[in-house]
Amino acid sequence: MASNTVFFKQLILLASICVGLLGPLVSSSAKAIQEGNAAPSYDIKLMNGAYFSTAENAGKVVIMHFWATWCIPCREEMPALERYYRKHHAEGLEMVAISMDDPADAGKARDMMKAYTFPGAFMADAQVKGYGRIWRIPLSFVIDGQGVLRRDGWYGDAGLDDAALEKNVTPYLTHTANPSAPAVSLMVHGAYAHATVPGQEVGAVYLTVINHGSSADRLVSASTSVAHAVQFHTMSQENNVSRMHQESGFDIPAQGELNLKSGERHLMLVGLKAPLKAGDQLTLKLTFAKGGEREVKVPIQALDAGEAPMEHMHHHEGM
Ligand SMILES: [Cu+2]
Repeated sequence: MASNTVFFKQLILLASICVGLLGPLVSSSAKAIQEGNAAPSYDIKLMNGAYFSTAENAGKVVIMHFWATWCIPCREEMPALERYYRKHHAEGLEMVAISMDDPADAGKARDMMKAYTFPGAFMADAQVKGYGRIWRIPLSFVIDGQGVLRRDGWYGDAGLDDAALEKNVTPYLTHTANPSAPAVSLMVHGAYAHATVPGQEVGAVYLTVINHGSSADRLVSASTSVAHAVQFHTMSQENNVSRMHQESGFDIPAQGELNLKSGERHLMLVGLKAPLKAGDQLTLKLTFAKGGEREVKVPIQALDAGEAPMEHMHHHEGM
């Protein structure tokens, strides 16, 4: 197994695609799918705990992308996928990057996905049988809003760049651009909370809000049933001591984003009613000045080794 892995890792230096996994190079099941026919159904549990399935994506254009951390051409096309996703998500584009990595590289795959706003998943959590045995990557499928397979990645160029995405995907998106574009169009991404220990009264939630709209918005309040209040906090360093300041809200610029990150700005859950348990989810209601209310599922994550939960250790004096 080890020598095969080395062999395939060398292969990727020679080819523009990555051949991974083992077994006969016969893509028998790939023949079962055809462009212009209904795309095989899929049901994928994402790295963040949410689901990405045929039912959830009804009416959406979907790019299903297979990759691995060791695949150099895959790594090269991820930024193009990210650019395309940011540009078109508001028009009904959904995307998932399914990692073919060995379980030993799961941490690496998770880390790499942190650079992207579209969700990631692991092959072990993906029911995608109808797409055939995945023996080479990168591999991408495009499904239109009616559930029809529009691009079968087994044929044609393996790679996707900006031009290929525009050519293969954009025709299926409904354009809401130009004069009728909404002034505010918000997407909430990558929300998570850290698990807490019994007796800990505060927890922190991090997320990103992307505004595709032409005017700025502001996050003005948040609430959750698991805490008495949700406050907006900013951290700063003063003489090597981190301090938190409470804000009345967070701005989201037009065509810009609000990033709430560990060690920086965050939503602080004050007065937790019970400890936040890793693996659970909490529901957070966000209220935007223009964008209205949004409910967000927030997966609760165990603290990574080496990650300093500064917000958790910090005392909330004077708040
Ligand atoms: Cu805080």
